[in-house]
Amino acid sequence: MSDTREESINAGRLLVVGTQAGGKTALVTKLAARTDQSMSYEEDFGGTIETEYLRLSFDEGRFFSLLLPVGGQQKWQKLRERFGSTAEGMIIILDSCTKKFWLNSLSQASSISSFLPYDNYPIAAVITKRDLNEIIRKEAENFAQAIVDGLKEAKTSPIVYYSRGFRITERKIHLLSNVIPFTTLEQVIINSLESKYFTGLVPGNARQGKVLLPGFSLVNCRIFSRALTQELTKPKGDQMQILSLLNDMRPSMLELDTNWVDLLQKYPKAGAEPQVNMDDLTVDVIKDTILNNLLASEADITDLVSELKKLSPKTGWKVSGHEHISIFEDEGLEYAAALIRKMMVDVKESERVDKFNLFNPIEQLF
Ligand SMILES: Nc1nc2c(ncn2[C@@H]2O[C@H](COP(=O)(O)OP(=O)(O)O)[C@@H](O)[C@H]2O)c(=O)[nH]1
Ligand SMILES: [Mg+2]
Repeated sequence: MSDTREESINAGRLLVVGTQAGGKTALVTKLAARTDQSMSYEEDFGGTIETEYLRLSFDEGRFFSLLLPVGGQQKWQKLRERFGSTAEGMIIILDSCTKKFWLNSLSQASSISSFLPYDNYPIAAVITKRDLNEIIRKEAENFAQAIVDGLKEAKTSPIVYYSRGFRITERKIHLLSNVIPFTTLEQVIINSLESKYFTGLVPGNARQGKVLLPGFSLVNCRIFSRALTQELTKPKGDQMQILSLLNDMRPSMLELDTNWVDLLQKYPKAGAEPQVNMDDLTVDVIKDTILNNLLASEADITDLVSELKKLSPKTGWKVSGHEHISIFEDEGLEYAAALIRKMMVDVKESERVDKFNLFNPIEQLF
């Protein structure tokens, strides 16, 4: 098959992968808005999987598109494979405030890799939300205190939330004992952080309300709360079947108007809902969990990059580089743009090969 990619340095297609709400759309939209070409945006799918094409331009005025398939679920695997095999490079997005989800982003990337008809396929890691990482690090004790206060309140008053079905419905649940299930804890954490760090919220309208902690959006609040809940309830093995489904969504389990027992009908092997004794959830435990299990450190990023390099011989990747950035800072966008530019050059060094590696390299590493 002839290869015409040399004809232009900065035309082509990059794939952007990563867990739900890691910042794929936000990054690419910001980068596109920085260029002098008007941004184009098309959405192929609504719901839990979205495919977006966004165009960037560099000095020569040529475009390349970025394609963003979302959805870690197995059922989207075929779609990801198809998109993967037509893209010339891949950007892996990792959220620096929820490092336990990195494995999911890497799994998405490596599952696509098995179908890439290239060697030296350029990949880059963009670790997002650097600003929020620094802010939460300083605020960790206050986060923990707000959650402990919220738990205390939940012992005596109902937990209020808004389910997002056809219409927004206010619902209430009561804590039944000191042992708190995943679903309830997730909502208590969201409610505690929302009441401290937002004002004027309008249920069902994410655009309303004021963010009091810069960079801590309602979406960030949910993804962070879920990651924290996972760390505190320590789900194992089969329980992850349900949680990985949940991780493709932004709202909490209760806001989705579902519950563990209903989902068990679909995933009978998942077993009982993870839970934790509230007495174990002290300010220190929560604070340490935030600092040690959720917020990425520079050492974590160094480890990640060396894992990527170790994967490279198996996946055919060539690591173009990595950046830890905030999309709200010009410097961060500058670094991301330079990295993408470098990928466009590296694309020329990738070679089409006939072999298809039908294995999952991630399984061999972790
Ligand atoms: N504080 C902060 N928030 C970010 C950053 N990048 C993305 N976000 C937020 O993360 C949330 C999810 O981003 P989005 O692009 O929709 O995620 P996607 O599901 O990967 O496309 C949004 O609220 C973004 O504003 C960042 O660098 N800093
Ligand atoms: Mg998106």
